[in-house]
Amino acid sequence: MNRDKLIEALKAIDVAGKTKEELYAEISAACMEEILSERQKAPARCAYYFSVEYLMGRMFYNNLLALGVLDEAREIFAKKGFDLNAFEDVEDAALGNGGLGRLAACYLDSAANEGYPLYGFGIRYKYGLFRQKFVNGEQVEEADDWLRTWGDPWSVRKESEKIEINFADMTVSAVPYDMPIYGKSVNTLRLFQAEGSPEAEKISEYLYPADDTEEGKLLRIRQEYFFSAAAMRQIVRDYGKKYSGNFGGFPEHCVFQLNDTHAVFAVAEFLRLLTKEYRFTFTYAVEIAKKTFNYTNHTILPEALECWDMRLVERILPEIAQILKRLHLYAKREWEAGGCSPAEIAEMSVMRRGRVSMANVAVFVSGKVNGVAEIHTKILKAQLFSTFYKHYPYKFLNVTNGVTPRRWLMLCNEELARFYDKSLGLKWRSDLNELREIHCTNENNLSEFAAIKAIKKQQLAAYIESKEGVKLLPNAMYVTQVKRLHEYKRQLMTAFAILHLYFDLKDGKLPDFTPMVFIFGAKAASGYKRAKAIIKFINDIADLVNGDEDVNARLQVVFVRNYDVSYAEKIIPGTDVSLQVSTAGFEASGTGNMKFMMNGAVTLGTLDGANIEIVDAAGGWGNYIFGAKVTEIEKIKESYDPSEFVAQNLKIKRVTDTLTDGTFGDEGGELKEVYRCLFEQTYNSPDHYLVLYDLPKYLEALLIANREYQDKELFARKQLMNATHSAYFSSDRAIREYAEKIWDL
Ligand code: 26V
Repeated sequence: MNRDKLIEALKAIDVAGKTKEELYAEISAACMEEILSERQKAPARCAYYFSVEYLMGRMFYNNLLALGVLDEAREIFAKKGFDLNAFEDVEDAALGNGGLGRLAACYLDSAANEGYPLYGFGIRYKYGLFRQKFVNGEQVEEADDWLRTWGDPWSVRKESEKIEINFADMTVSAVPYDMPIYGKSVNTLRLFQAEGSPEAEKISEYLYPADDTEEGKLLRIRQEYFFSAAAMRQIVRDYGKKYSGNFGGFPEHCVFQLNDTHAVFAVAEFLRLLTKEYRFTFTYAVEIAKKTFNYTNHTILPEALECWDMRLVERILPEIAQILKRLHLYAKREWEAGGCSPAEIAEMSVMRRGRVSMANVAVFVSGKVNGVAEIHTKILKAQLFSTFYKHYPYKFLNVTNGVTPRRWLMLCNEELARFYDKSLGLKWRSDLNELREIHCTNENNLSEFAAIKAIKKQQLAAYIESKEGVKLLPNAMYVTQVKRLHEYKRQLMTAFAILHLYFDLKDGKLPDFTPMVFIFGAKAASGYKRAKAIIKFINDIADLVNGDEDVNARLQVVFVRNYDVSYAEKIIPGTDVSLQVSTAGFEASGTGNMKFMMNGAVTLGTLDGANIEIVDAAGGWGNYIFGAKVTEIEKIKESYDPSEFVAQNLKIKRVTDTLTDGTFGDEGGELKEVYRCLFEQTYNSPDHYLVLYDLPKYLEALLIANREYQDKELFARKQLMNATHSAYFSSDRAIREYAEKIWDL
């Protein structure tokens, strides 16, 4: 990359008479020209990342930062009278739902930054994750037409490299769009777009269509096969040409990472190509696959583990169905020969009761299987994959997730980054461990940090006011829960805690209460009714609390609309307390928790996922931990009866009663359904996620944090301890672990 040439090109751009959109296209094109001029020879060994989601967010600032021209570009255009912040209106590339998709984006960033050859494959959805609005407090979804206004200047369509994908009932063209990922190495994210007929185009139209109907499931299978097969054919054919069909060396040149089970069809496609096109034996093909594939698990929730009905697979992918059946028998023979019991074989089998377990395929064929936080990996070994672990212990390892400090610190918190520059020089930017040199007891550091936090809070308040029309209390502590809406994440428990505080404040029971603002952001899956009811409940609570003059100078609630990557970049630096309150054992890792830590928010949460490691790294003292632990939950559930629990605890009863007593409107009965789910035996286990059980301890933790917040210096110290001990949660560290322990790059 010729930086001087790029700077000259930027200087030469004339802003007069141009729209923002035109300038965006021109500046992006100038950057792309430089990025694409970098011709790097493909290394002998490459890693390929298969993910059905990439939650990239905005590419503009991130690319200018990677190119090392962001500050100068800002100045150049400021001189011309154009503020580069105008591009904060650019749509996010939201081709993912949440943590799993954002993790993929962070890993691409870190791999390029660390100089590892990592190539991503995925789907170029026409519509990304829906846009969220609220109508009377209820979520309304709108299509995310992300390409409409700003286009996609960061990708290049590769018409000549399109690949035909065959289904039993249609043929589809997979047209690659290549997005360079710029860093020490220039890698590529290749997203395939489905073309050829209106039917074909549907395959890459929407991210995650509802999969609760027959039609939805078929479409999902088509999506998964479409991109896995396109990627696999490209890789296998390129290799076959280069090495004249000799696949013995394939595992030395290629390594595959399956981001969850969504690309497991790539395994079947690989076996199909080697046996059908290259005429190898099935055994040979499986043995090559075993040396090439690896699998990351991201959830233990049973409802999220993919099991496809074989009749559906047979209907649209008959050859792939045959391959899966052969793999089933192949694995079974291996296990019989290895002395596994019939029960163990049934547990691990590829197919059961007419359905194919994508996770079992993945674990059987993978050389390495990893969880995404220590505790999650322990649960994989002890529960979800215990039988596999018994027979293949060497396959399993942990790689705790990480987040990129470029986007989640340097870009979203320039003030904090500059404070570090001033204190340490620039070396922390390539090694966050340097941050430990910042002394958290030094008064100067504390007051500088506190001043930065205050600025980020003001900026956030201004942003929320402009977006939501709500004016946040200026001197309050900002307490935030942003993440997908799911019962196990327990936004409902936070809602109950707020109501509890509200009643206490009304009753004059909290005389020394520091004003608190609760900030929520969350999208609920469009078919997930209970999650939607919880959104409505929280919006109702916000109306009640914010409209009550008795309390609204001390307690405030805001649920921001359309929480996305760009919103996160505003909210996270402006937060004092990060809520991470999932039921222990359910959140595989969490990655928002790490972003908050990096920006010096303290964690108030449960010992779940990566929270455990965060608290460890920050030194325990800096955070607020409460609630049932993983090891206690089973025992608790033996005797836990939520009805009895509220009968013993009338203040909690008062709170849960608001779901049914008419405090809030409930024409559709959605709040009553939430209530029943907490208390009734008709649900296999009432209050399955222990919302009420953990609530008293949650309140206690909130009130301790509230009291300690009054000691400004103490709280700043806790926050700075977190920020300066976050190196481990950089995705640079995580990607190095993948490169060294799994990919052998
Ligand atoms: C998917 C589904 C789909 C069907 C309905 C219920 C349900 C529940 C959860 C999921 C999650 C799918 C996988 C996922 O996104 N896992 C997240 O991965 C992050 C990156 O490793 C991790 O930080 C989060 O803890 C984990 O939930």
